[in-house]
Amino acid sequence: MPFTQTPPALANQYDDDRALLSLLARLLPPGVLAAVEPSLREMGRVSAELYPAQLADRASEPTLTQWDAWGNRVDRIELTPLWRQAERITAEHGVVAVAYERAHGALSRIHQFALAYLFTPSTDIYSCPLAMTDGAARALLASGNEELIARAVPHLTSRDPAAVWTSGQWMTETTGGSDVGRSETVARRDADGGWRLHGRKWFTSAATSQMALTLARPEGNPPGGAGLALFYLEPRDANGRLRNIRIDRLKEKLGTKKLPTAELTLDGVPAIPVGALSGGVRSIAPMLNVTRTWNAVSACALMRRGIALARDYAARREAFGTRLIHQPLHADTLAGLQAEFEGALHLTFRVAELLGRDEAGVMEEGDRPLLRVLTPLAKLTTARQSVSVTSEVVEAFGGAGYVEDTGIPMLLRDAQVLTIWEGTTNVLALDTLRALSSPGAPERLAAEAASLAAAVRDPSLRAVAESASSAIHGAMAWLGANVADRVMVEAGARRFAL
Ligand code: MFK
Ligand code: FAD
Repeated sequence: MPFTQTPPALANQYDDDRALLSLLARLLPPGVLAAVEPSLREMGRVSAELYPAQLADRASEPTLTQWDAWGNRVDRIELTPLWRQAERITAEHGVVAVAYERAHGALSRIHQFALAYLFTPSTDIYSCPLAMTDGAARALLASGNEELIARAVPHLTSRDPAAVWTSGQWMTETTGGSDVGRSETVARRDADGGWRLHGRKWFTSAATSQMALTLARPEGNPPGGAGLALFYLEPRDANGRLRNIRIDRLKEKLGTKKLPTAELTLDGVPAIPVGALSGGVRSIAPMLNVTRTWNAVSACALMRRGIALARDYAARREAFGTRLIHQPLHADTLAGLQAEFEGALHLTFRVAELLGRDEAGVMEEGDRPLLRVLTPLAKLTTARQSVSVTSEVVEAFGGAGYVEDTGIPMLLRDAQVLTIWEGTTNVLALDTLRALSSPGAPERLAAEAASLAAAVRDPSLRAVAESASSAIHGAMAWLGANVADRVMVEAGARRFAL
């Protein structure tokens, strides 16, 4: 028989993840860990078992049917089998709900994001609709709009697959996804006092969602971001027909192939202001900060999946008389990837920890600016790490890594989007600078770095941590000294953040 290589396989993705186990042991008291562990282990099992189904479903993509046989405009999107499964599994396991049930107070965010992290890589970024769902629930709760909270939040946070909703986040227009203030969508008031939106939304993922939060400019408002207002809408009526919305096209994308990212025309869709009739960017910011945290969690999840597969493969594949895992240079390459990933994981879950404290009302006041700074920093850093780690994972499989039906190229393609949506690297580097301009923020970040360095026990690693900490102190000093030179500070923002 000619030689055939056995493919990589996955063990229980919870039990097999040394970094996650050690992180959770550090962040959760033993009683809480014991309480949440069965759900995490179960998700680790589900995630590993779903992997072959994911590979089998690799080629299927959502479809858009615009017309029925009789010439009626229907604009119906069919999701793929994997995503329909993902919808049910994530509701039943409470991948959004856990954060709102708050069974373990502030620590529930850690539990929830660990579930999301374990589930995400077997689903071709089903974390996208979940992130927006979580973000919408957070933004609605922050708005204090009791009517909308009562209408939508129980659905967004439901564990019942028949009752659960996902939410869209419709911000980007052709005029700009970074400079949202240039949005052209107009909100007009009807004679009966209701609002209708007219415009074009250029990227709307999860186009099958039951609700969306979006930005529009009430007629007569000034230009720029401050003139936008945040609106809530339900795209379909009780019969499932779109309410004055046309789905013009689904995007043909580099990755995120299961995600139906649509171009929409809003032709008078009814919408409800979430809060004030201006300041929409500020009103949607709680959603942005939650989805950016999900982005970091997804970046870690893709890195971890790539490394898990590459390690398993290295234990099976032979070259030059031994398994790859025993080739010192290959082992060193994999160890380098693991180190990148572990750094990303700890940074991301530090954000989750702080977010959980904030939401549960137990945040120390000094930590608020830290959370504000670490959120864009974690998003931008982990997204770039995930591109470089998954690229190296492709190489770790040799030619097989470049071949579609191994499923490996998908990791790299999906990682690439993490640097773009929810704010590009540059935009988030600038946001980090803005966050650092709030009183006490630079000092709090520098203190965080110093306390991390002090906690390192190994003397050689401590030297590395101390030099990282002093680099952060140096960066703060540079920022302080040059704050008046806007061009220089902006131009350096990315080097500063990364
Ligand atoms: C896999 C998991 C990930 C899930 C992915 C989901 C699918 C993808 C969905 C998307 O991509 S949705 C689109 C995401 N779009 C963005 O992230 C936009 C990127 N651009 C920015 O973030 C710009 O910086 C921004 C739009 C915010 C700039 O707009 P403006 O109009 O110039 O706003 P400005 O003046 O900077 O800020 C307005 C207010 O909001 C200010 O408060 P005040 O009015 O009180 O001064 C800001 O401080 C506040 N603000 C802005 N960003 C904030 C924030 N507050 C808290 N946190 C933030 N992040
Ligand atoms: P631009 O804003 O034109 O940016 C182009 C380049 O300019 C970028 O490299 C950017 O970093 C840089 N740049 C911009 N401003 C500055 C500056 N001041 N300084 C330095 N550099 C700058 N959006 C939604 O609203 N909802 C969705 O559901 C959604 N889903 C998406 C799904 C996918 C698969 C993708 C790829 C995008 C999705 N987006 C969605 C859109 C996404 O949020 C935007 O593409 C993103 O915010 C960037 O906006 P843009 O494409 O207009 O790029």
